[in-house]
Amino acid sequence: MFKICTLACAILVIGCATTPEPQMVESKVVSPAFYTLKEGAVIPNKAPLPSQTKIFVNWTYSDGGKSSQEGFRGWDIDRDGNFDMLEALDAEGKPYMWAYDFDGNGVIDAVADSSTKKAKINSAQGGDLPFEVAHH
Ligand SMILES: [Ca+2]
Ligand SMILES: [Ca+2]
Repeated sequence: MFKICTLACAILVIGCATTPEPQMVESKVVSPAFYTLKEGAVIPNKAPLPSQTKIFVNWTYSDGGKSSQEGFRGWDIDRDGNFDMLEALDAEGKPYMWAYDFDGNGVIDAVADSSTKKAKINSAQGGDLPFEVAHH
């Protein structure tokens, strides 16, 4: 269930860090106009590792130009074809935010943000939990 609909909701919640800055091209300001998302091929890692899907952000600019960058990664931990975790990537391709669907119902259960070092839990208990980002 954590596919396109939930992916779109997750992206609305966690944002898109790959939004390009306006640039001067031939004496005109060229700004990003809109983007579409495109799933890449599923990378079926060897069990018990989760399968991984790259999600590309395809930008169209005010002058009609286009660019593409990996903006998200979907992880299917139980290999049922639906994402259980979505990572948002910064402009350098490093994960900075994570959305989780622990129970596979298509509803985001938690969002962890490395900038605040907190995880927001969507449950009856709710609340924020501190966390650390592991650096390898
Ligand atoms: Ca899954
Ligand atoms: Ca859920």
